[in-house]
Amino acid sequence: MKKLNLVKTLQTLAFCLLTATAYGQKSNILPNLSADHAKQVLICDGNQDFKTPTSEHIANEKIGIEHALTTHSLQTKMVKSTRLIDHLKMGSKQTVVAFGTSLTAVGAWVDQLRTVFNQQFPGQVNLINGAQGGANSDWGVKNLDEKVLKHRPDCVFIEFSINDAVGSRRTSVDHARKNLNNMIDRILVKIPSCEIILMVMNTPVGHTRERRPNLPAFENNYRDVAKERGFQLIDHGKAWNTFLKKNPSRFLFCVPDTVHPVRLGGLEVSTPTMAMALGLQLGNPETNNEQPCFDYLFRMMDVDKNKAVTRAEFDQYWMDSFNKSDRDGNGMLDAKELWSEELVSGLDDNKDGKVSYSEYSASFSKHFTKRDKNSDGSLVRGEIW
Ligand SMILES: [Ca+2]
Ligand SMILES: [Ca+2]
Ligand SMILES: [Ca+2]
Repeated sequence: MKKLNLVKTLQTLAFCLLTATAYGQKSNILPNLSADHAKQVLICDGNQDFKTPTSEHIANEKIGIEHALTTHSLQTKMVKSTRLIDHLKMGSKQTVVAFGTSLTAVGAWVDQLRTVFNQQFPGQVNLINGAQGGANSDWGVKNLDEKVLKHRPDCVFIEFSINDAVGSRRTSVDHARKNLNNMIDRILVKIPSCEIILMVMNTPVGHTRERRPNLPAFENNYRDVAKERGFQLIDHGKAWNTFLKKNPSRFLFCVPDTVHPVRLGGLEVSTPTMAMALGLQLGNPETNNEQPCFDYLFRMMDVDKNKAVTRAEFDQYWMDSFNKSDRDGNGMLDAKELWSEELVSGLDDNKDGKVSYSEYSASFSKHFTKRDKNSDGSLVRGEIW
């Protein structure tokens, strides 16, 4: 037993040394990685310091612990440097702005991350959500002063590739990249010490993926610029794609409109991804109950604007969403229409190789029944909003 422990310790030391060497080699562009942070990365990678969200807070919905651990382990390997965490550990206050699209604006991960920051560094982090639904990088360039620079942030997260990639907007990959570099340059001119972290978000499926035919090229802008300029890249796409492969129906439950992760999606994938990449302890993000994405979705469903969502309104919304993906209008979704073989095999209950509406909606219709506490078939204030 002792011998085993010794071997393990030696292995850990060797890994530490290798990691430290790897970080050392990068030190010309990443001067602020502390030994402490490197150690934390290793601890996290061994899952010794990792607490997954517990299920009892999440109304019978079991959190994918195994997945969260995989995500955790995947993401920690990507950690290069987070000056943010180093500064927090030294006790300084930090202002962080999350700048981007609806994936940030109504992303529950922002609220959950704020909670996690407060648990580990009480009162030290001012995390500002400076994102806007529908925004692309042209909007980002135009609104940088007001939404970002005005706050004099110590750290900025940026993501616009998801909307730059919308085909009907006719934004070129080059133009999107120029916009990204424009924002970065202006941040660094005004605040040279600002840490910039680029993000590639979750990959949409179905009709929302269809609208973005060239998405990977726009995402690669972020990967390339991060590499060129020595910034950290947080890749939500990788974690979400792993999640989709592992549990397709759970994926659709967590991303019911095919692009926006809801609160549980934040808890299962997005927030662990952020925490691990930043070098934060995950803590207890589930204590945050905000659900900005469902608030937004329910407003869309409430077509008669009477501040209540009936079962019929709820079903109509998802039926419309299904129909948008059903490009050939045959009432069934195939892998091409869903942009995912895994989703078809995961949702196709009767194994006919296609996904019907009832198969499609099965995974997320419980979003309604769970919320309808008095079972009167209508969701009102208190149940939603
Ligand atoms: Ca209504
Ligand atoms: Ca079809
Ligand atoms: Ca089927």
